[in-house]
Amino acid sequence: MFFHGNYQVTRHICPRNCYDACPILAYTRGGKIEYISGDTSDGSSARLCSKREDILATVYHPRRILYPQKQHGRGSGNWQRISWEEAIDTIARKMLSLKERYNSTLPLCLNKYSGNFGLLHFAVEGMFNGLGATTQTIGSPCFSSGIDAQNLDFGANITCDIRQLRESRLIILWGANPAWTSIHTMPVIYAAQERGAKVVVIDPVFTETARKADYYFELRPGSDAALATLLLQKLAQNKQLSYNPQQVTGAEELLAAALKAPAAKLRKATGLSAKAIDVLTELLAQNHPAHIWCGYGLQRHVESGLAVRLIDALSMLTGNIGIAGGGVNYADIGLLENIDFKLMQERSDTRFIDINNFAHSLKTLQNPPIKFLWIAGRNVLRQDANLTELNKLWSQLEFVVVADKFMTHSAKMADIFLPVTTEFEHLDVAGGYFVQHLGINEPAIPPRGEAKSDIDIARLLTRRLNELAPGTSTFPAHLSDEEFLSAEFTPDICEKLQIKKWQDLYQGPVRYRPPTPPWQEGKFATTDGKFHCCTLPKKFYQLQPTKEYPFHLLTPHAQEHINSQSHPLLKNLPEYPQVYLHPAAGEKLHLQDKHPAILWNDEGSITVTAHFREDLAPDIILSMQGASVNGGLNHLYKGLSTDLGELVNGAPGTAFYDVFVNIRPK
Ligand SMILES: Nc1nc2c(c(=O)[nH]1)N[C@H]1C(S)=C(S)[C@@H](COP(=O)(O)OP(=O)(O)OC[C@H]3O[C@@H](n4cnc5c(=O)[nH]c(N)nc54)[C@H](O)[C@@H]3O)O[C@H]1N2
Ligand SMILES: Nc1nc2c(c(=O)[nH]1)N[C@H]1C(S)=C(S)[C@@H](COP(=O)(O)OP(=O)(O)OC[C@H]3O[C@@H](n4cnc5c(=O)[nH]c(N)nc54)[C@H](O)[C@@H]3O)O[C@H]1N2
Ligand SMILES: [Mo]
Repeated sequence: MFFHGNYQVTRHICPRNCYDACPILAYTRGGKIEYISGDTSDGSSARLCSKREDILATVYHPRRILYPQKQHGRGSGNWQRISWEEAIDTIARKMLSLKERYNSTLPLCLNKYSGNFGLLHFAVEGMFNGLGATTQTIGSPCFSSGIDAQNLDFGANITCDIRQLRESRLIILWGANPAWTSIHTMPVIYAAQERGAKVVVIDPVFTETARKADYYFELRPGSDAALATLLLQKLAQNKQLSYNPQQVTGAEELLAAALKAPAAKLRKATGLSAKAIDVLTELLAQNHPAHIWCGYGLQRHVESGLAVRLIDALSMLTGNIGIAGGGVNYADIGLLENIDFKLMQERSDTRFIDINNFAHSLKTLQNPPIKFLWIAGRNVLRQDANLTELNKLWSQLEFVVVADKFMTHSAKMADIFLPVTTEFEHLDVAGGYFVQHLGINEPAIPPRGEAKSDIDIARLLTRRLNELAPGTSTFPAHLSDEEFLSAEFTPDICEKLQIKKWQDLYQGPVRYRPPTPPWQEGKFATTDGKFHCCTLPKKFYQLQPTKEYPFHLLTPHAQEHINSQSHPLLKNLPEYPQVYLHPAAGEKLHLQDKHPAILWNDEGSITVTAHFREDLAPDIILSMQGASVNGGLNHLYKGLSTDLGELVNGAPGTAFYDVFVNIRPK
């Protein structure tokens, strides 16, 4: 904390599930945060994303819930304010009664993810693990397939310091839209462009990032594996590959298979012309170092792990790994890898269930079934796959607790609502998974109303459980936030971060990747120290529109919202999802621009507003997830596991963008 004129200035880091985790300064006067700005003390750009207004508005928004609430009749909207004592006592008694009825703590389930990735927020897992064997979600809706792919190829998942992109001659943004989802990367991309680098975007949609690029390749959704194979084939044919065979296994087999692959068929799958493939091949062959940024969009398809593996191989076999300005950035769970998360008190008997298939777990788990659900940092009934089924199964849950700041879709279907603090009201440490800062959240103001941090809630519940039934929980509720942090920041971790103690973060965020390119020594983290090329299947598994459902529905991440966190703007949001399609496709179906329409498939049917957009392929419908009041896009997605994901994240990824629909006027 420091003082600037009349302002008290505190340091923060955005704890949301985002590439960037922007370092923030909050300016408080007279007990109120008046504005926030980017913290540039570790060399970050001063920009905050377009959600900065919401981030501050969240704190003071009239719709924020500041007191615990109990709902009389789930979904009735008949909420009553109650005291924390009553809320915690009711929850504790329900948990104990279920434990007694089933002679097990497995009916108690935790579903937690995106809201706040701060370290101390993992106390929620700690609170559950303190009870014994419980049921908890595992996996990730974001990136699991690609994480596994990189682990299979490199033996680990390491992203270079993005500032190295300035050294690139070619930057390929492949299935990523950083102009919206990772704004701190854009200045580095522009800097590279100014130094003569060419920027390429490969995406089925002409995005804001594509607008900034030198080349845009519009490929068919889910055809990235085919495209990478074509590039390998061409480069091999032209003898434009360059790699050290000592550092790679499987290269010859992969290239032999790529050379035999049916080029015309693959080209058709990608939708790209022979000329386009030639241009991309030459760009790769002539520009060195070339950096590929593999986004998460490309791996929200069923065979996406393979696509990422082929892209890794493309980079390796063109001699782009281990050099500044080269490499394949995907995501970096570096911080998470380093920290032990002792406060989670991990146990081996947790019953883990796939975060991307919660409905399936609710339906199939027996002995004992899930009866109690604690939702923290999630909006399950808005963001999950298979929503149609999930809604049907909800009533089998005997008790639902939602800890949140707002009355979300999920909270509306809860029995108890617990109000949580924002990153301006509690202490924590958090980091991003791409732009690698680690920073602190120090309280700028006391919690508003009766809001409490998740860790405080964990302490309260643990104490009450142990009062009612001594010995119920082993969670160390007596430890302070500072003590938890001191336990996590071991000398080893501090050394990696080049700090002496976690309190050093009060001086500003630190970067946790060394400035050298990953794999510089040519040795990889695989068992034999080599890069592992994948094998090429005989046929790619690319899902295609059908006669009945002729549109591919793509629902990528919006600029103005992060996932479903757009509550402060709710009144400005459109009621229904805005969907975009080509006017020719729309007119054929008698749709009118900016008019209501019905989007449907076998899973369900939702009301949307159709908009015509000339630059879209005729069989694509685009809608940004999280950008409407009613939402409902995931009523149309039954949930399909991706080929990889289980290895590192514990559950397969999910193919959010392999959804096929039809549309008609409403
Ligand atoms: N503003 C903002 N920032 C965010 C978020 C947000 O909601 N809003 N969410 C955060 C989270 S949780 C995540 S996971 C990340 C996600 O951020 P990104 O990695 O950027 O991922 P997506 O938005 O899912 O998709 C990126 C692009 O992939 C394209 N795409 C779809 N299918 C394919 C395909 O088959 N091949 C190729 N090559 N491209 C394809 C989409 O059209 C889209 O433009 O962003 C984080 N940052
Ligand atoms: N169709 C479609 N669906 C998708 C995606 C897609 O691309 N298309 N993307 C998927 C992806 S990548 C992701 S990551 C998921 C995201 O989906 P979720 O994991 O559900 O994340 P959010 O929608 O951001 O909701 C997080 C909730 O946490 C609350 N919250 C914020 N801070 C705190 C806190 O400190 N404590 C507690 N207890 N709560 C807090 C917020 O108010 C918000 O309601 O959605 C997935 N769903
Ligand atoms: Mo995500």
